[in-house]
Amino acid sequence: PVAIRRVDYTAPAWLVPTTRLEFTLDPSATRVIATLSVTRNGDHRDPLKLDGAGQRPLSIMVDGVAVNDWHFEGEQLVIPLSGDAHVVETEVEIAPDRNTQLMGLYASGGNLCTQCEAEGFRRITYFPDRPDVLSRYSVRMTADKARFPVLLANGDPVAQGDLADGRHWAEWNDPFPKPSYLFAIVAGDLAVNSGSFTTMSGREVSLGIWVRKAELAKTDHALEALALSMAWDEATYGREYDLDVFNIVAVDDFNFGAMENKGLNIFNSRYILADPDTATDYDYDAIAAVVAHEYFHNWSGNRITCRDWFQLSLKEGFTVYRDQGFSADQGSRAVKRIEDVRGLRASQFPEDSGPLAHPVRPESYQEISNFYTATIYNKGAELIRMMAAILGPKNFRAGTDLYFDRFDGTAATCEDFVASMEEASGIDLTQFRLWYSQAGTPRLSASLSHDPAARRATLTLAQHVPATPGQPDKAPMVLPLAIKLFGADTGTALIDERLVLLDGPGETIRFEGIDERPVLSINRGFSAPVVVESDRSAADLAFLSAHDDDPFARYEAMQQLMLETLVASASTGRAEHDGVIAAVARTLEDPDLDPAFIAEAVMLPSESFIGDQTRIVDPDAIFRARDGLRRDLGTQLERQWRQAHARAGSAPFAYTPEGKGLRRLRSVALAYIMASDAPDAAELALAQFEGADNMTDRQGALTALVSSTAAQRDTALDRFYARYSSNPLVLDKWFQTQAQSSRDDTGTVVAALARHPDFTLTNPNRARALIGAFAANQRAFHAIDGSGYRFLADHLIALDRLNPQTAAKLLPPLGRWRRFDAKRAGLMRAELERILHTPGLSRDMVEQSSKSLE
Ligand code: B3K
Ligand code: ZN
Repeated sequence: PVAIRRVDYTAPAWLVPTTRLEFTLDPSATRVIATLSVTRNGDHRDPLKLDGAGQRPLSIMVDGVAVNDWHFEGEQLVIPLSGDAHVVETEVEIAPDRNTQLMGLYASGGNLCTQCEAEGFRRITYFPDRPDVLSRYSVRMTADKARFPVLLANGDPVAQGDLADGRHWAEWNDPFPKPSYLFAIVAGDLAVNSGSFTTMSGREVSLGIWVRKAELAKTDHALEALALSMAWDEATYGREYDLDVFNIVAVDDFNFGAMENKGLNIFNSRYILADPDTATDYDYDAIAAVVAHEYFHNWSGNRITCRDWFQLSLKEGFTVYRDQGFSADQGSRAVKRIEDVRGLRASQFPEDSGPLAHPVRPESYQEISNFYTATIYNKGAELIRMMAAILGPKNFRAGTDLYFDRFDGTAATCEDFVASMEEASGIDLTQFRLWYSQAGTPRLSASLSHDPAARRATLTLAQHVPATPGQPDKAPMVLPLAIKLFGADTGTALIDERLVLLDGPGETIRFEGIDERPVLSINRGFSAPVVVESDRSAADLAFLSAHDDDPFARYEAMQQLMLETLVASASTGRAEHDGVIAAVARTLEDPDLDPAFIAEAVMLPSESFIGDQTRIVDPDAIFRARDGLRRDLGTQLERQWRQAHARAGSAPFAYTPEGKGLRRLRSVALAYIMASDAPDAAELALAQFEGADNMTDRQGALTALVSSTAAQRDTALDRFYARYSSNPLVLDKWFQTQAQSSRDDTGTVVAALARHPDFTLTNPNRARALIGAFAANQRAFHAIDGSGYRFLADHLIALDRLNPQTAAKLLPPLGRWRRFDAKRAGLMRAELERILHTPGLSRDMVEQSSKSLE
């Protein structure tokens, strides 16, 4: 396998100022004529090299004359050109209905759509398919009018008309030069929910959400989120939209969440369709976040794109940071931060400590699709957040203004972004750049001592960045740490919050005039994406969980208390639960707390996060420890859980921060009531399931029931299936919830579900709902007989033949073998070997499985 290396970057030999595409659309045989104006870039004699993949070349012309002196180098089409500017025309045929990879032009639910990022455009036509070749596109589509009444492309519509033979055509023009990965067309039988937005300079933009007619009623939330995003980006970053139309199309078959194609976003339908009966609050939030994310890309990604794919976090990390800010402003900032950190710890921390660890700006890749990772996206966003904290809001905004202004219309680098921040603020970020080049999650140890006689507190900090593949030795990073001290007796703040920049291996900080014994609050708001190891006692953590004035730190103290309790009981088998129970009781009874925050704070850390705290993960012991604590919390606080459960009451569904918080607490409380084994618990859950007027409560009840052996479990599952079997997005929940069950028979149930008539590997959402959720179910996946590993490998091998990108994304759980006992590690490696030696394995899977074995 060939590695592509960042240091090998060279500028493109030929530029393509304009591109004209003519599509004669047909699901089984689509003709594409591409007319490229090309200009020699620099002083060289190199021929024109165009990327291609899988299409059939029908004709090649240069300056209007058919040529035959071209040849192939691998899949690249090489055309010798004598002058400095030519017009090159190619015609190819492609078969969208046989495209199961869902890259390039493909069919979904009878409609045709495209996905080009990162390298899908080369599956449509021959082109220099790299992000630093920006071109102005005009597109003409011709198709059967009855079957494909709607024809959409990037940019603004120009003209349309009917042909005599039942076909029609449409022309679109995108005035903004863009890389090929942002190209998109859609042809289909679609209905539109239209809106409009007036930009800050008074331009009217027409907005459209395109879906199947029957789904039109589920698009209002997405449309509202789009208008809110447009207003937010103007107010927060001064960014205005730049075309007359902004269209979004929802499709059922999609490899990831959504795609920011210029003026024509294409979405996985799960991030568009919502009504109270079928979407949870979580879904509503995710829809708004993804709509915002793709919209924000119009500036951070499209107007300014990436020079090469090593710079992917330039657009993704920054855009995640922007969508996180948007979501925080729509609801509870504190709860949003907690959710984001939980997500980072669940997906990015394991990546950063495993065989697939890579820097936010990677040095090499074999298949770029494998690098759309939590590190590029979520750790990337944390880097932007740290720079914002170091610079302060005014300087940060000056930095983004400078960046947008200076690099508009270009393909830029991460370095360009950091340099803009430096120039606008005058703050030196030399050492900070290590965050882009060094992989691994830094570990910070923090220890506070107090000398009452000297009235002094001393904080000792030390950092260590663990070795990662290819990076054995690390330099100390810049860690921005928000710190505060509280008096253990009075609970009052002893110092104002301050931002400490730890930039060496260790540092000692003195605080004078401290009479009372201080309790340390550190990494408040999760100011740095690090693991903190402190010597704070259980009593101090309990104190912070009740008194810290930073909601994240308060949540964190509770999590730490729970984790320490769980790790201890998993390793010793002895359970000491009183401290956690008292702290949870205090949180539940605090009248000043927001129910959404309470729900987050009282939730136990996941089994896999507990596992991440131990050197060798014992999935069964962790399950037992967690289950035991859950049961004790359920039993001893049963009265409080019932009160919290009743508190959400019978208020009708409203998607408001208050409504969301109460529903969240309601289902968390229900799960604890189930854990208490109260005789009426399953009946109470079934009553919530039956009485719910929204999917959040219904799915919450189903989740509480699915791990139980009560008869009500099957009743709920059967009724859920009967009610929703024709709705693919809700059926995904039915599969996923069962794959997440903690029952002993989950492995068998999941294997049977994989043979269910509604299960299919061709739809990525369905594959992820069952297989992805199962591989994240620590105890079930790591069954000691290896059945979970075999199940995953069997399905990944089958999926790879259809859709390598989606298969490769599901592989990483097998690469965690170093963290398990010798027996499990051996079984996991054996499955990785089996995958790697499968004949015809994709490049995506070769990279993931071979690296996972190293
Ligand atoms: N930029 C796309 C992701 C493309 C993934 C390609 N494998 C969506 C997003 O991040 O907004
Ligand atoms: Zn993105």
